[in-house]
Amino acid sequence: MSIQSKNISRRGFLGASAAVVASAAVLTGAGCSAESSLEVVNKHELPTDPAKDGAWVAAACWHNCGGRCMNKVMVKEGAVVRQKTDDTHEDTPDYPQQRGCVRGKAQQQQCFGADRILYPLKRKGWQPGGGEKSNGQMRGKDEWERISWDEAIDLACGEIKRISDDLGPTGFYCKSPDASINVMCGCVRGWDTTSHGTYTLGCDLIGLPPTDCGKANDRFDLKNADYIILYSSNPTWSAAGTPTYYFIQAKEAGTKFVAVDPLYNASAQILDADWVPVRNGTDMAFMLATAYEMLRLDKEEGNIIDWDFLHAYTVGFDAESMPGDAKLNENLKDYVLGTYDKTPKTPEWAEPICGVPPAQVTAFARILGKDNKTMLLHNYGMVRCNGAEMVPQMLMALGAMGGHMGKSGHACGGNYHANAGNYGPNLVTAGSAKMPKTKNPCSTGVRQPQMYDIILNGGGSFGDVSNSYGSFHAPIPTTLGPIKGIFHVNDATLQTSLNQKAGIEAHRAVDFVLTRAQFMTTNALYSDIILPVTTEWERVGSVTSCNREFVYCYSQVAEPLGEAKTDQEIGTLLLKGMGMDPTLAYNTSEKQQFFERIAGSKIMGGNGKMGPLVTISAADITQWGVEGAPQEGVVPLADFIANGGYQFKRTPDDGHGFIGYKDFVDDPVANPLSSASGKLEIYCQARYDLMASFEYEGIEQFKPYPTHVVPCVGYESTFKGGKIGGEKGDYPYLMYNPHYLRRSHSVFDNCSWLREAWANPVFLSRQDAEEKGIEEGSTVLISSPTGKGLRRAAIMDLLMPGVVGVPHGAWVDVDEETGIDRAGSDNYLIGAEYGGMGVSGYNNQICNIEKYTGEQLGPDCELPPRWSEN
Ligand SMILES: Nc1nc2c(c(=O)[nH]1)N[C@H]1C(S)=C(S)[C@@H](COP(=O)(O)OP(=O)(O)OC[C@H]3O[C@@H](n4cnc5c(=O)[nH]c(N)nc54)[C@H](O)[C@@H]3O)O[C@H]1N2
Ligand SMILES: Nc1nc2c(c(=O)[nH]1)N[C@H]1C(S)=C(S)[C@@H](COP(=O)(O)OP(=O)(O)OC[C@H]3O[C@@H](n4cnc5c(=O)[nH]c(N)nc54)[C@H](O)[C@@H]3O)O[C@H]1N2
Ligand code: SF4
Ligand SMILES: [Mo]
Repeated sequence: MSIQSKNISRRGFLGASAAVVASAAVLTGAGCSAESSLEVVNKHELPTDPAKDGAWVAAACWHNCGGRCMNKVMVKEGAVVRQKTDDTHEDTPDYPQQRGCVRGKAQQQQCFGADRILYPLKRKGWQPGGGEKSNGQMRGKDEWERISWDEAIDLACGEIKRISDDLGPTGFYCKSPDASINVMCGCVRGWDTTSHGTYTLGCDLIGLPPTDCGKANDRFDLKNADYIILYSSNPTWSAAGTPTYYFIQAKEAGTKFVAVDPLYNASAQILDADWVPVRNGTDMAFMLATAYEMLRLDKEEGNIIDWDFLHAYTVGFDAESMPGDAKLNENLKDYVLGTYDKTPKTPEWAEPICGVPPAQVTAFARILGKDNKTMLLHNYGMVRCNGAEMVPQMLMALGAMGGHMGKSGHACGGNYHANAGNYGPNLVTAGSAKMPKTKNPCSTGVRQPQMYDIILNGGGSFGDVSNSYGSFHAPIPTTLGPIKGIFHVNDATLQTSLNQKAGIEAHRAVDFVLTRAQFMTTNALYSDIILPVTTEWERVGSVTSCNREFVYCYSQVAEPLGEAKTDQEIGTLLLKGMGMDPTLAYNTSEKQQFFERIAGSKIMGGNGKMGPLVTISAADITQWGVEGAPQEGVVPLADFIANGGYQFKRTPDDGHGFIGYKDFVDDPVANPLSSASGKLEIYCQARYDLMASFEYEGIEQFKPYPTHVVPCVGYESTFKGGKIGGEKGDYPYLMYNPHYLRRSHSVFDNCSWLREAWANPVFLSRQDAEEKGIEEGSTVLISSPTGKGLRRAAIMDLLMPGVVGVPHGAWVDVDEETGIDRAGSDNYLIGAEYGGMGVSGYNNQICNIEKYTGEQLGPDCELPPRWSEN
């Protein structure tokens, strides 16, 4: 039975998804023929459980996509015949349905795609034993042969033993190892600043919650704001699900929106926001000028700065409020006024850097004034920039200058992922699977973009500074010997990490690359053995926390495709192959783990305490064949599964509202923050000292309080000699990486439906395109100091001139003759340069654009898949 004949109408799908598109035809993939689009839709016989045939099943959508939505499918005779989203209750603003996005609707094409990897594969030219035998230069170019699971496990375990006996754990690299790797051999890890950019770099030391998430207000408070500033924030694209709906409620209640962004993005459009166009990576200049204007207006007109707030809740704004541990007698206010460097940070000073007209800086400063109820909500694009290390302290300082914390209608904090616009303690939570804890025998973590050079150099010396995401310590001098094995488990590292070009070479340099994959991902393409892993649709099920009001419970949709196995089954085979005890990593069945997640799910009770969410009877436990005890919750097990989880019913006066920082503002002594002073540290000695101890290049430019620095790569680098306003250099444009609707990072890039709906163009401003003679849809060569890529042009009136948007996550497609990447992969254009505190600067790289005279690109949806069994 083929799924293609029974799939949902393609036309209906495209019609619905094209509605939010801002630009012309090429932004959507209009132009693909229906036939080509359907060619890559599934051709497999789907092995399904007949018991489930014809019934609605809550199906997983499990990606790191910024949403967590309900997705239900009906499977009949081996095909998904219908799909729907949340219809468990009426949709009202107070109690909204948890509706999915276009990618959720394409999940069926992803899970059952003709390009699924169904059997273990071995690269033909690879032989075990290392060195020449591995024939590493052929990685990414070689052919594949199907092998049995027995062969695959024998070959893999033989190589792992050989490398492990020779080199120990540091002979391997895996960015984020799982339990089986920890137990088998261990490995060197990679750390990065990914999502939260410079907010991962010690922000708890300045008094913010780690990453700055969790201190904005509950959704019902949004409408109490006069202004909501979406600072580098596009929830409509990057937090699909309920957030945009909540912001629309505020808009309808009269709240005004302001977007600070190089692009007048989809959220700004929907909310009819005023636009402050700021060049990417130059926010510090804009914010310093805003502070200058707030000081000026306060002096000239009064009532702009909340001095009481600054003096009660922060340290380091002015000479009166220095923290006790300060080693430098300088403060933000005097820096802004130009006391130290004779350069007042006026709007006219900032304009050549950030591009914001001075009158707009003044208007923005007024909006931040203390008599307005203002929410300063940021996402993290502006801190995924070189040189942005002090932006968190500056944004916090602006919020504090207006006193915008701890009160209804005021906020200052992150606006991230599924929690955007709706912070506060979770009212329902998913239980844990209760897996055994495993420990990697090697504690070394390398800054990910440097990893590839270490591999290529056969080892290297560096200071190890990080245990895990967002956790740092003083450098531990570390020397690594050769790394000969690479594992890929649960991420798309070779695609999603900086320095991809060197990454490809590093993959070609080692003895062995082992990847678990559902598709011929970039990790898989440059591997030696690929082990086919199931999608969540082929697993028993799970429960996942979504936003503070919703937990999703999803169940199995189909039996595993081909010979695909779950991660636990694969890990178990590998451990057995190594002669080890698999229960060290997995001591319960996946069904038991599903049950534990359900039984451990909690709901907020009337007494303010979390209690069991799901009612489980002794009969349920017998029927499931699991271990556990009956419990009393608020929803019976069968309903929890059939409904697809549980949504906490909210009302505006339910007592679960939340105002970030309220406890601190009400009683700062009883509720101190995580900084040394217990206050918000605009001057923070501890963070500066920790970061300075890394001794990364350029750190000497920074101070313990926010100042303007020249980034290692950024706007300055677009000019010859780095002089703003001078002659333009070889790479005169600033490049940034929008998180793009076709994908969740790299996931879904292979779905032809989504390729058709979202064309993955390069975003160009009309002015730049006209100057370069580039027409809508024509092929553009994007060159950076590191690499070259091709994309079709989407010309936009809503993007700042000089800024080029290369969407994040496209699967690299290197033309081995020219070295040009036809897919426009972001990380093929970015190298490993870093400075300051070591942030991965995705959003202020530099590039050139020109009309490409070679063969023009067609729409992506017409390209054949990277891999097909058929
Ligand atoms: N240049 C640039 N680079 C960036 C960014 C940027 O803006 N610009 N953004 C960064 C950010 S914010 C992030 S969070 C990272 C994301 O980086 P990654 O986490 O590496 O990205 P994903 O594409 O989500 O990778 C998930 C992988 O897991 C696989 N997978 C899914 N389910 C399973 C499973 O059950 N088992 C196994 N074994 N595998 C599974 C998917 O197929 C996919 O290949 O990228 C970062 N990289
Ligand atoms: N569709 C989709 N959604 C996603 C993801 C995805 O890959 N695809 N990934 C998820 C993950 S893990 C993450 S971390 C989030 C990321 O979510 P976001 O950080 O919101 O995503 P971005 O699109 O990188 O950036 C948001 C806005 O910041 C602007 N911006 C970029 N650089 C700057 C700058 O220097 N200054 C200012 N002021 N603005 C700037 C961009 O133009 C954009 O409008 O998205 C999540 N949601
Ligand atoms: S936002 Fe994410 S979880 Fe929700 S439907 Fe889209 S891809 Fe799936
Ligand atoms: Mo992220």
